[in-house]
Amino acid sequence: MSEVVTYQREGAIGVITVNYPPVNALSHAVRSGLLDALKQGQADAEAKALLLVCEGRTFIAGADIREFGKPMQEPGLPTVVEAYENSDKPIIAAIHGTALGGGLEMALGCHYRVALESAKVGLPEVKLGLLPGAGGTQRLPRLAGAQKSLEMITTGDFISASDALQAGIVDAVEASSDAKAAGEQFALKVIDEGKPARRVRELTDRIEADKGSDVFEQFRTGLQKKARGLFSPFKCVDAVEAAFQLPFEEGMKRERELFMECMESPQRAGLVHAFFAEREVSKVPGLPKDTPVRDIKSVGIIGAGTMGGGIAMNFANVGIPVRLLEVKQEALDKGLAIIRRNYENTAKKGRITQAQVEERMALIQPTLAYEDFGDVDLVIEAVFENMGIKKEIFGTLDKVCKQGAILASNTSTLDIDEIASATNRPEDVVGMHFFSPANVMKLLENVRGTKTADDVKATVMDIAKRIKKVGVLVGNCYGFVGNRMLHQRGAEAIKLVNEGATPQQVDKVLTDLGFPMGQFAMSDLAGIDVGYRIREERRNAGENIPPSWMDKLAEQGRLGQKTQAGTYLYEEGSRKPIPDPKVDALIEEFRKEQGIEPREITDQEILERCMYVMINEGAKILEEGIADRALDVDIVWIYGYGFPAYRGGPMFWADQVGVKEIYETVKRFHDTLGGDQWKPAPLLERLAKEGKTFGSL
Ligand code: T1G
Repeated sequence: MSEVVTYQREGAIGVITVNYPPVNALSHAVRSGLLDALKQGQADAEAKALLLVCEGRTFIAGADIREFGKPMQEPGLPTVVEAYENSDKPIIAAIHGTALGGGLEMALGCHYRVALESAKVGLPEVKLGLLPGAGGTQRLPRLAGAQKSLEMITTGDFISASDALQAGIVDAVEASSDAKAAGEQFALKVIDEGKPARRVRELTDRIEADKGSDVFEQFRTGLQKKARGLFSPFKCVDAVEAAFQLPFEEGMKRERELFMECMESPQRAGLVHAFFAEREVSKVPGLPKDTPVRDIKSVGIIGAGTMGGGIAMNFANVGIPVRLLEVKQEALDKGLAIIRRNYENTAKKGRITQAQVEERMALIQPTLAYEDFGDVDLVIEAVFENMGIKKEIFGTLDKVCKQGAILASNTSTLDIDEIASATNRPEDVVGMHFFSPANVMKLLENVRGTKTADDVKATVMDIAKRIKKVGVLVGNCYGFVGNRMLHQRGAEAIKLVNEGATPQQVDKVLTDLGFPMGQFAMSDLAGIDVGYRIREERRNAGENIPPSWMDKLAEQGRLGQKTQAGTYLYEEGSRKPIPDPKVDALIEEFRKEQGIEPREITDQEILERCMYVMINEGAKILEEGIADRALDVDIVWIYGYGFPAYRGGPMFWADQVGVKEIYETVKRFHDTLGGDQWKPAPLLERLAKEGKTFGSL
């Protein structure tokens, strides 16, 4: 008798119940249990119809992703779905929560589907580098047609129960909270009306209607841009198209072939790693799950500039009141105007209503007085990257804010301990590093100081979830995790241009790897003056930062997009980078001044120098404990810098490239190029020599 799937007859209805927390995923035990329960239902002469329901928070949310990459144990899901479809007794699926992937495919194998109004359905396999592999690409089109099926399967987006009803995917929607009762009610109607076991695979209308349609080519063309570099979305189109070209059985075979191609792709491995890593980062090693969190009911933000304004929006979006402080009324007015413009733009796109714009603006209260921060629970400082200014502000906050208020800095590189030293409450001080644009980028890099209290760490990690960010807790060092690695990549990219590469060649190597922007396009977006000021600060602190052609751009006022000229040119209102011959001339002149004879540089050298210097830095970050796990580094880069999720993040990608290959190349660069950044990290050397991976840590 299965522990996770039970059969029990209630009147004339045989109820099959799945109970496999947390999301009733289709593990081997569940698949076997479903077959056993079906056999019981079919043998039960009293049962005139069968009902498939789930306990807990949701209907089946898909195949058990934890089983991917391991040998598949029979029965496979297609076999289970087919057995349900072949039943002579009508089977009704009652959906609550989210019926996703294999869960929706199970429901499509049933003869009728009832959904609660609050339920959602979807085929999100494409987000894992896959495609529906248990008949979804063949059955969904038989109910919903080509366009809707292609939309759902190539985006992986969930749709509401009412949308599913309209599309013909479910047969009824109930405004109830009890899926089993709704299902039983529908099942009794099926019995009373003598409805047959209507097999989706036998439906032909939608197939006939869309046969020969050019919608498949339209989707392939659209995906060229939307799914740049991805593998499985194109296979999704091929699989759905097969439903309109082949008889059902052959279509199922075609789906299986395409599914296996996706299952074996490195992109599936990367995306599944990213899926679990995003959930693991919120489980901080050494921070007990039951660590109390402080009650954050109101927030004070210092600085109404790009960052401060964006940060304020995150809290207003979820109904948390914000006090926004600036030193001058003009700066405050400007900041509020930008926030309002951002909300108005979102409303124009129909994503929020005008009423929500006003509600959110009302939650952001401007002030010029620190005294107004006396009762806030959390303060986030978002001013200039200047230690002196920050310490002065924290000294004031220490005097003004109530006991127990958390004092956070949005600094992107500076020492949290030094900032905390300006207060008498270092245990309440923490870094909360948002990424620009702060109301869009999902990463929140939370930085623990030496004395930061555990409940403060737990609170900022909880805040990340509340404001719909992905929080990662990291240690305190220059640049923390993300920027520390980015600075190494940036320095190497600048040197590559010094030596003979063009900025656009370097950027193309990075965009070909899957980054949304290259190094120099990104610094044009952030502002070349940001990097320039950081380099100057580090030179003033005595570090040996060689002069660079980028400094000349800053000194000429070419600061990037905001001045319509940086490494690239930008037309009015456009973000499209245009190579500028004046910059080529500036670089050439810089090389002459420095006595550098330019040379041909291959894309491979650019890739290795930009990426392996990051991996080497990542290894140092891990051995110093600045990041607890390789997956923390991966998530920082996926959500903070657009590292392609289908490559799993830098450390996962390094494992796929091969730690040994990377170590040997880093060693060679240390011998030929010199510099501490190329000194192989002991951890990298150890893993290479032991034949291990970052994922094995
Ligand atoms: N398999 C295994 N574990 C899963 C899982 C799954 N499919 N989905 C979620 N979990 C775990 C998750 O790791 C976490 O674990 C806990 O459940 C709560 O998840 C043949 C091949 C369902 C919308 O892609 O979208 O079917 O951290 O934190 O925010 O065609 O989970 O607690 O230990 O995300 O409320 C298709 C993926 C699979 C759905 C719930 N299905 N899951 O969100 O909770 S491929 C999916 C989700 C497939 C077939 C193919 C979400 C959710 P822990 P959570 P949530």
